[in-house]
Amino acid sequence: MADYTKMWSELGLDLKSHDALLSILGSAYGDIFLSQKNRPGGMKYFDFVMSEVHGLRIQELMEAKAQGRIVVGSYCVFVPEELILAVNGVSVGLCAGAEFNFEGAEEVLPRNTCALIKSAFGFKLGKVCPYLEACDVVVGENTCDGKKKAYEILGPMVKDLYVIDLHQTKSEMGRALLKEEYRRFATKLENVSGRKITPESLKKGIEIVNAKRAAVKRLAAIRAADPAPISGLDGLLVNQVFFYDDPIRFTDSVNKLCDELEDRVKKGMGVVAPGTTRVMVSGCPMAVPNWKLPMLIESSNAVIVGEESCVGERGTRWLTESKGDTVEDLLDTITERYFSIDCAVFTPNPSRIDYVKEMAKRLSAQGVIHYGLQFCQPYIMESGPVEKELEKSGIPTLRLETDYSQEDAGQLKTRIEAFVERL
Ligand code: BJ8
Repeated sequence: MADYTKMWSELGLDLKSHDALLSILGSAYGDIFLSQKNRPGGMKYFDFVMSEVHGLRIQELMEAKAQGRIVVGSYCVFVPEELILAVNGVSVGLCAGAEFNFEGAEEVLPRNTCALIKSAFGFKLGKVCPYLEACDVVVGENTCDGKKKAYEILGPMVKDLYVIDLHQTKSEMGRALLKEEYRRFATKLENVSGRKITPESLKKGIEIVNAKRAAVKRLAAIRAADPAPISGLDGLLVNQVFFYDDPIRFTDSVNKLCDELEDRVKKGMGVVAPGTTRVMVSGCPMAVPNWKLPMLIESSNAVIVGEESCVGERGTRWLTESKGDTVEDLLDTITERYFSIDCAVFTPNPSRIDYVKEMAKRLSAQGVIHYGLQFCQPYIMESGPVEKELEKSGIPTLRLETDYSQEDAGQLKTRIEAFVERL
């Protein structure tokens, strides 16, 4: 990797802590990803992206900023990338998946906050996230109570925090609120970037994001093959990189990977032996570098064939219709698309359960592992009904609750192995 010290110090990073984080990340990546057998050649691109995730990609963001583009960071799939692209902005995901500086985070947050939120604060307070520091605007959203209140605390720590209000139910009023909020967000983006959103710029944004989602949907469909042509770890990694990479280059790389995987399927080649136990994961999103659970599952004689998660199909399964001639028309289609997202913060939320069942069937998953982050009320509460419904349909389900630490790895592994044996 080139020397990015100057860029990192200009961004205000704590170089010593940042070096320590990168070295832990690098060795974890080597152990978990590079040691896998039969990896598709197309994963080399993603290995490269990960090796430069705090380097080249940040340099690209800084170059974009120098050309007058804005960088917009977010923590949720309810923030429409289409609108950000319509002002020629760059969208980056900010969720963090590592237990880093939780002591610092716990000075400003209650201990019983989920690891996803704690990690975001740990990174901010420890000054180790170049994405966050590069942002012109950080977008929060009123989803779960933890995030909603955490943004009040995060506000004074970042340059410009903007919060999108969200509905709680899938009602007509909820839909109207979402559209109003997207309109307000569009105005915010226009003001910060100094660019007007036009029907053409918005259609272009929709086209780029649709192509990116269509590529990961194609990958998701290929994973239905037996033997699985790609590991769950690599499938997850592609879905994680989705949030950081240049969208056009990412789309192209995913499509190339899919060409290779389709060829593997035709030849009956897999990353594991035919008949290997197939499971899918459902629940909370897994942000980089949260690879603990997939690693434990795939080292227990099973392969993960899909993720019902915001870093997975819940985040990508709907495309946005590019219908209409005005910005108003397009705001309607964008609202329609995002209104479908079935995050557990909604009440009631029956479509999520239906989709988990449908996914399990389509991917021939023999069992579902429900992943709840400790202290995440929405997903843990919903895991009971999910399990009940799945078991009723004859799909064995294992409910796990964990965090980002490695302390429970042994215990989790024992439970996963017992579950896989049952399938
Ligand atoms: S649309 S899943 S990305 S909110 S794990 S912080 S829910 S206490 S992440 Fe999410 Fe948007 Fe929903 Fe998706 Fe709260 Fe739970 Fe923590 Fe969570």
